[in-house]
Amino acid sequence: MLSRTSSRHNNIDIDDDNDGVNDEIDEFPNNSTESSDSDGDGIGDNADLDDDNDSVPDLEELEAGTDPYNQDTDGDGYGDSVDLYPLDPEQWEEDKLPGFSTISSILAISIAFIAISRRENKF
Ligand SMILES: [Ca+2]
Ligand SMILES: [Ca+2]
Ligand SMILES: [Ca+2]
Ligand SMILES: [Ca+2]
Repeated sequence: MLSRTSSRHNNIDIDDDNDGVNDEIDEFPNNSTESSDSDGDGIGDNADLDDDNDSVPDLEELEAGTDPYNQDTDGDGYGDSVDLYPLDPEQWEEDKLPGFSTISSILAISIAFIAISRRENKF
């Protein structure tokens, strides 16, 4: 009948690679070191250094407190790689660069001063 050594994937053994994850849900049924591929790029989660493919490495995500299996941890539509506040759904960018606003307010004040002093000179 059936030979013992036949297929790479057989129906008798429910866990071909013996990694503890049944073949039904094992995305790598013949690879004991991998069982899932969250971003579907063909690299198993263990070997993949960026499981959600948001271009922020898993280690950095763990350090930053973001979710290495979610491209947009706070769900505000700005992915973790571009979101300056990846854990705050209300914010995703700086209001303005502080340097810029200081320079422009100094500029505005000095222009106003020049305008006022010119007007005064006329009289
Ligand atoms: Ca992957
Ligand atoms: Ca990532
Ligand atoms: Ca992420
Ligand atoms: Ca955010």
